Order: sequence, then structure tokens, then C-alpha cells
Amino acid sequence: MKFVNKSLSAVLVCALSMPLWAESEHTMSEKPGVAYEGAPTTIQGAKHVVTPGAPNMTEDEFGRAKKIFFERCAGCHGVLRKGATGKPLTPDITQEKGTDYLKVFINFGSPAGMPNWGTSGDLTEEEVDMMARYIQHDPPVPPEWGMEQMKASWKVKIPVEERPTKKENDLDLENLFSVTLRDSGQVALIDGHSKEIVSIIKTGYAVHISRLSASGRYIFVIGRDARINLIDLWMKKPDNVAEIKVGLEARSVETSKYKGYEDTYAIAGTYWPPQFVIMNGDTLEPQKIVSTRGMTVDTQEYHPEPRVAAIVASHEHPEFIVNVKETGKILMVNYEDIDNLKMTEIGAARFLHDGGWDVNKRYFMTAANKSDKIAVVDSKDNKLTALVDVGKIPHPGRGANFIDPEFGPVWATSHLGDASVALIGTDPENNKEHAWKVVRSLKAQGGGSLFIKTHPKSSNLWVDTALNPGEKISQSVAVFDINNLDKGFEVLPIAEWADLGEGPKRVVQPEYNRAGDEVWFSVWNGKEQKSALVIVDDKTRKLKHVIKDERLITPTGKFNVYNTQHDVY
Ligand code: DHE
Repeated sequence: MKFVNKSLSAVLVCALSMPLWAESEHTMSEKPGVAYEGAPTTIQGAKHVVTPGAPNMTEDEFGRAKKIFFERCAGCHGVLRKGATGKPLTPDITQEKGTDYLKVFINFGSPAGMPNWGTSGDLTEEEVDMMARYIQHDPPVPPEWGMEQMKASWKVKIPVEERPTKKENDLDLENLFSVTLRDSGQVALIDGHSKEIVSIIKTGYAVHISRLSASGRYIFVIGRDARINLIDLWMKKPDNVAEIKVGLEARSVETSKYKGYEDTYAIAGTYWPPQFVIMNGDTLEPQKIVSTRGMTVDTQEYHPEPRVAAIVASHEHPEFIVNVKETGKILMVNYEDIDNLKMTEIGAARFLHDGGWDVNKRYFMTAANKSDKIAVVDSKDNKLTALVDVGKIPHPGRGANFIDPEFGPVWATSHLGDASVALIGTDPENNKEHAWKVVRSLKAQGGGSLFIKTHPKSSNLWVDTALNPGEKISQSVAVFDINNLDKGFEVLPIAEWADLGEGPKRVVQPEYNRAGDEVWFSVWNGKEQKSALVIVDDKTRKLKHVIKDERLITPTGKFNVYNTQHDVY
């Protein structure tokens, strides 16, 4: 398989460069997670550092090494190299190991998941040597990004008073999809009925997710470069009305959903600098920036770079719930009075990533992925309810809620590191004995799963395996019958149905339409190759439609307006 697309190959580089990751669950367990986290960062601007005891480097070498580190290593080791899913690489450790030892490590990788950058051909011999010297210097610190920088980047393209006062188009907004076009830095708005592209809107670099305002009028889109675009769906042709850059690198954005605060605020969390910012919901004007630097939950040591992962809006209080990855803490940020900000800090486990609500939207279920746990937070009493042991590297997206015929209401996650799907009981009122326990562990196609989905009107549970190293597995999807879970799963060859020709064609992220009778999948191909969206009839599990269009470049996440607005999953 030959990748034409640079960034998809960067995401998957480890998966391809380590042929030993055969399809057996054991040998592949760690690696897809590492591959996934190796996406390039967008950070720039850190200065040349010379550290006593470290081998010499020229200015040019330092600049090149810094770029390689940010693009390939920072995702796992952290920008400041304090370690996250990868080991810490600070000079006190690396200088002791020495250049020769480090070169071997970089060249050949390790069974714990470090890619073999040299032998895979990703780095030349000279680059391996340069990187081994570079990591013996203190990490160069990227610039901060405070109110001055945010304000300078903030643009209101159409002021609130010049925007429509009512919806000016004929679109059925509830069944509109915002589709991430990752490598073209755009989103496609697609009409769920006609399957036509309504518009393509320019967004941030390596655009990541879309979230909806409580009213369903505004879409917030965030790119990895921390640029947020605010799209007004009431316009004749929905388009950008405001934008801001909230940092150098980011992944998450959310909007206030508590009664009385609908569309009032937005919040975005950044990977760099490690902080979050609360903004006005209709203009993106930044109001309050809060740093997440602080002590880790377990060893209680200072961490200089705790990145902000998932953020959800509470339905129980005027609060945002903010996952701080490296400290393993969940912050309940009350936005009632942002000048006198109240925050409840909940200790969970490292490294917090993604998550979603239980069916009643009281309990936030979130992955502490490298701890192999799901943390359950009670958003009503603002307490940690449980830490549930699950499979290897849980990755739920927002997860899936349904009724298990034997155990009652459950929320489910699949895993990056093994083939299991964990079903956790979520009903402490009527099914107390099953609450916050893994009541069932299903075996799906394999590891490398990113997303799982069902819908209140469906009896299907869909599990993707986008990062599985086996082509057949990454290009298909498993579907379970919720009423007959012991029966095992059926496999649908989604990529084959799209009939796209060459390329990696990863099948990623099931998403339902408004009615809950169709499931949409992205067939994520290289940037220069053809991608598509495949739509499956949920009842019959048969192909219903394929959207092919040359503008659909690297589609990944899809966000149905109604389901995202109301947290339906
Ligand atoms: Fe994501 C959600 C972080 C790579 C597609 N991703 C999230 C969230 C976080 C996150 C913190 C939760 C946001 C929230 O709910 O507020 N993602 C990261 C990374 O750090 C990581 C591992 C590596 C990176 O450097 O970016 C990463 N993500 C990817 C991809 O490669 C994916 C598969 C393709 C893409 O478009 O980039 C991808 N991430 C998604 C999607 C969601 C997401 C589709 C939202 C799922 C949902 O249903 O809400």
C-alpha cells in the first residue's frame, strides 16, 4: 500500500512501519494508539536552546530537529517532553542514556510502542543522530497565547445585528451534517435528505470537530491550529460569521446548554498553551482564560503541560466539564459568574481523552485511556462516581447508550488496544447491582477501534476499526444486534461499497441521521485519492447511498445537527 497523502500517512505511520503488528490482538495491542497520537502538531515559534552537558547542534540542525519533534514526537511525549503516552524525555534522563543509546531507540523503536523511525525509512541516519542529540537539550518552550493574541486574531465577519433574525433558507437544519474535511481544512455541510453538499466552508488547519449551539443555530468548528469558526445556519447560504485563534494547538470546543444560558457561551480547550477559554457564544469574543497547569492526580507532581481533551456542557448546572489529560483531573467550570469563577476539581485518572453522557445526561462517562479505565462523573452532585476498569485503551468517542436485554441501561465503549467492547451499567436507581460495572464484554473485529454508535430508535450497535492494521478490518465495520448480543456481529464491507480504487480507505465514525434510520460512514482515503461517505439503511443493513464528490477530501467526523445539539448517541 502506498500513501500519497502526507498527513494520513503521518497518523498511520507506525501502523505501517511495524510489520510485526500482525492482526492478532496481542501483538497489535499498543501500536494503533501510538499511531493515532502521532498526528503532527501545529506549534511554531519555540526558540533555540543550548543545554550544558548536551552534544553540540548547529542552529540549522536545532530548527530541523524541533520541527520533526513537534510533528512526530510531541503527540506522545508532550511538547515539553514530560511524557504522556510516550516516556518522559527531559535532559536529566536523556543525557544519562547518551547519544548512542538514544540512536538505537529512535532507529529500531521499542516493543512498548515507540515507532522504528530509522529502519522504517521515515528518518534518515543523519536525522536519527540529530534527534538523539536534540532530545539531550532542554525542550524549547513554545510561546504563550493570552488575551492580547486572542483578541488580535478575533474577527467578527458579520456582526450580530446584521445577521438574519429568522431562518432564511429552506434547509431541514435538524438533518444537516457538518462533515470534517480533515486535510483540506474545511467542513462540508450536507443535506441529510438530498445528500447534496450545501456548502463547503473554510476552517482551521487539520480541522477536527464540530459542535452545535444549544438552539441549533450555530455550528462551532475547531482546527488543530486552534482556530474556531462560527457558522450561522440561519443565513441563506450558511457561512462563517466569526473566527478566533485560541492558542497554537487545540482539539475541543463546546457551548453552554444549561437552561437560561442557551447560546450564551462557548468554551475551547487547547493542547498548547495548556488552558481553556470561555467566549461569547454569538461572537467568539474571549472573556476568560484559565490555565490547566498544576498537579497530577496520583503522584501529585507539577505538570507544566496538561492538555485539554474533551469538553461537555452540563445539563444539571451552568457548567462546562473539562477533561485535563495529563493531570487526570476533570474540572466542573461554573459559568454563572465568570469574573468570580467557581471550579470543582474532580480527581479521576490519567490520561483523560474523550467521552459522553449516559442516557439521562447526568453521568459523564469518559476514557482515562492509558489507565484503561472509564471515569464516571456525577454532574448533579459534582463527584466522581466510579473508575471502571475496561479493556486496553478505551476510545468511546461519545459512546453508545442502549438497553441491554439482561442488564438494563448501559453505555458502551470500544478500544484502540484490543477487540473488546465494554458495556457498563448506568442505572443506579433500578439496576443498582449492575451500575458502574462492566456487565458484558463483547468481542468485535479487532483493536484499532475509534468510534461506536447506536440511536434510541435503533437496535444496531456499530463498531468501527479504523486504525486496525488489517486492511479488511479497517475498511469494514461490525454491527451487533442489541437484542441478541450473544449472536456475535455481522461485518459490512463499507469501503468496498464505496468502490474508490486505491488508497488506505479507513472506515471511520458511524453517525446517525435525525430520524435514526440511516447510518453514515466516512471512507477516509489519502488527500490525493478519492474518499466518500457511505450511507447504510439501519433496518436492513443494506447500502442506501454513496456520496462521491471531488470536494470530499479526507472526510472523517460527521456531526448531525440534531444529534449533536441534543447529545443523542
Ligand atoms: Fe480526535 C474527538 C483528540 C486524532 C477524529 N479527538 C476528539 C476529542 C479529543 C480528540 C480530545 C474529544 C473532543 C470533545 O468531545 O470535546 N484526536 C485527538 C488527538 O489528540 C488525536 C489522538 C491525535 C491528534 O494529534 O489529533 C486525535 N481524531 C484524531 C484523528 O486522527 C481522527 C480519527 C480523524 C480526524 O478528523 O482528525 C479524529 N476526534 C475525531 C472525531 C471526534 C474526535 C470524529 C468526535 C467524535 C464524536 O462523535 O464526538
